[in-house]
Amino acid sequence: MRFIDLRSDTVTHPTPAMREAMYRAEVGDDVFGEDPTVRRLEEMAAERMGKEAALFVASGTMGNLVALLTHCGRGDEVILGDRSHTFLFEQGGMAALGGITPRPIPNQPDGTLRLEDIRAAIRAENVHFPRTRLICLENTHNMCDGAPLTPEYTAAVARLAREHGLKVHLDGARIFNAATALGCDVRDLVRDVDSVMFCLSKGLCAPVGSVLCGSADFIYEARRARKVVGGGMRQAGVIAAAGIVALEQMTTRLAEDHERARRLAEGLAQIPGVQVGPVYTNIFYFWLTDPLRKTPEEVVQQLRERGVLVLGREDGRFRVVTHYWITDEDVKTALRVFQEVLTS
Ligand code: TLP
Repeated sequence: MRFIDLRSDTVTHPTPAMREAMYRAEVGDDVFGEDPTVRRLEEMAAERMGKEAALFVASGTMGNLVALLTHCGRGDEVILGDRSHTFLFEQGGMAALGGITPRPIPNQPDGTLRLEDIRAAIRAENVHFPRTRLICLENTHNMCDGAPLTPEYTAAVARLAREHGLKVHLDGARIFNAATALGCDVRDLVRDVDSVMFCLSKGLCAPVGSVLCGSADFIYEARRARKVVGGGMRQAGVIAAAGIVALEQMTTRLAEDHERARRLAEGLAQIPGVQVGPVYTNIFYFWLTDPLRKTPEEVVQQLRERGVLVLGREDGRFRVVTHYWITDEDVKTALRVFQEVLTS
């Protein structure tokens, strides 16, 4: 059975053009700085983000961790959203591996952090306190309905950070989805941050990899942090080649995924007993108004038996994510299956 896999955009397989590029990739030892394909990907990524330099990393989690290890020292504190991926889903790596304290503050429904909340969380100089060093944002915001943060909001946070001598890191795992939703250039979304991580392996379809971008000095130090967490890869050009295709071919088509997400959401909203959250990009959530009717596990299982995969969250919501391999036909089929399972 072919599954219609709506669990995540991480399930995307590489495109034929990517497999071809991987096969033909020119490679070298990247720890010696000698892999021409990795270097090309890093140059392209830096250029696309409008930053001086870039570093290819194995995953989004590694990119965020390396950024935090580079910005912060042991005992420093990081202000971030209580629903952010870095706080919830990266095993507290900053604390476990870097001795860095997370200082979570509430994410608003649109993925933002209130400026007043950030200001109130910044530590004064005092022998009892850790030192605040960094603010982290997430764009698009995974747990907040895939919402995009605007350039104006990001600039306001960066201004506040600068007033207090802090840096800003952006988890831009899906930054191209944000740029697509807002109709702006991705550079507008990252101009004011000190570092940005974006993923090649999500909606952009590459099999592996993320890129961390920032100033040349920052990336020099980040390269050391990547090495210490075991991220110095050798002939990584084989995977970087797919990342180059991702940047060349996949960033301008994301509106299609957003449109299909919107159609899925509209169809789901018509099913009695189903409530659907807002749709900004390729991620949205739905839930049952009478959760006692079926357990989340039953819903996920019954959908799976009919060939549709969604992610059940602990809070009772279900996540739907569209991507390159979800077609118009799949949208129709999935809606038929949702109707069958959710009304029975
Ligand atoms: N998110 C994944 C899984 O964690 C569930 C997903 O399916 O959404 N930042 C953000 C905003 C992310 O959504 C993710 C992955 C990461 C970082 C981590 O990236 P990877 O999985 O490459 O380590």
